[in-house]
Amino acid sequence: MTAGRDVDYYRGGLLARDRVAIGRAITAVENDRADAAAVLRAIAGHTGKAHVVGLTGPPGAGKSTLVNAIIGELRSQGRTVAVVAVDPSSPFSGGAILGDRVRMSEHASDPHVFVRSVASRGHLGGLSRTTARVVDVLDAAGYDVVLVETVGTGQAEIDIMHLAQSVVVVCAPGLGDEIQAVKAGILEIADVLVVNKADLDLADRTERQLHEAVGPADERGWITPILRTIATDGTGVGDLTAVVADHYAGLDATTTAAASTLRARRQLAAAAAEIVSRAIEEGDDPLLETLARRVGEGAISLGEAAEEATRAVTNELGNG
Ligand SMILES: Nc1nc2c(ncn2[C@@H]2O[C@H](COP(=O)(O)OP(=O)(O)OP(=O)(O)O)[C@@H](O)[C@H]2O)c(=O)[nH]1
Ligand SMILES: [Mg+2]
Repeated sequence: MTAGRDVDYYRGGLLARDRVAIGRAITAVENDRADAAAVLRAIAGHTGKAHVVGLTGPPGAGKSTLVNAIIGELRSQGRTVAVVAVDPSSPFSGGAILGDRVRMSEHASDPHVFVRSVASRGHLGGLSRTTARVVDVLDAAGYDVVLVETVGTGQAEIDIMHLAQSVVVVCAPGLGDEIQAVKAGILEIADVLVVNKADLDLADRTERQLHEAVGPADERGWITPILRTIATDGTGVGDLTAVVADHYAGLDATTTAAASTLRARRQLAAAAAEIVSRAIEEGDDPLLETLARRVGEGAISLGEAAEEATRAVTNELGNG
């Protein structure tokens, strides 16, 4: 453990919703530092209570502005909100983190709002894993709603949306061919569709296109609603939060549990990796020494050696 921050520090800090502790816990899980293991242990058993809402759509559709408006709406309903804004680092939206801070700065001083940007570059374990861990930290800290904003440009974003119990896909007129901009894969995962920038002339056309593209009711009879918003002045945002809450309320226990289980499974994998990793580093089976030497000499591939070492230590862990 580094800097003496242990499981108790994180558990105490997160449950007390101490912003410094939350920030440190997120940094730890983002960077996969030694502290990450302490954080994961601290949050175990404390997740699964938040309504995780994914918000995605093409660059510039107004997602961050809408998130800002949603925060305001949820706060007026007395609900606490955390936001994870995944910075696409794409050529379209350079400086997104700074921009998001500006757009959400209105709520910066509200102790019941926590906004965090996650850079999508340079993540060891993949963006979706990192984001899942950040969501878990905020869930454990007791926020009622955790909003995850991503730019809907690819598979990574679609993967991230599997963390959410409700997915809102935001579209806007003036992005070229709007339906093309909202990639087919993203449309399929939408629980609620939003035509933002409804103040623009072409909003009717965008809405029509979405009506044509939207699929039939899902297995529980939910037909993806299409709502209009003007994020810049809050028009339609109250309806949007109501519809998203309806969607959540209508989820059966199995569906809700599926998203939680996915996250719990990731936590389990991370904790298990920690155990195996320590056993390999510290174990006294001579085979581990031999494997390490052969990797060093280039006589065996790292992947092959890792598999053999894992087999060796898991046998031992199984017997112990
Ligand atoms: N006219 C109009 N402009 C809007 C509306 N909502 C957002 N905008 C503007 O659209 C631009 C992009 O808004 P953002 O909230 O940054 O969009 P985003 O989807 O988060 O963008 P990226 O994160 O870069 O993908 C900003 O200039 C907003 O002020 C709206 O309802 N009407
Ligand atoms: Mg944004």
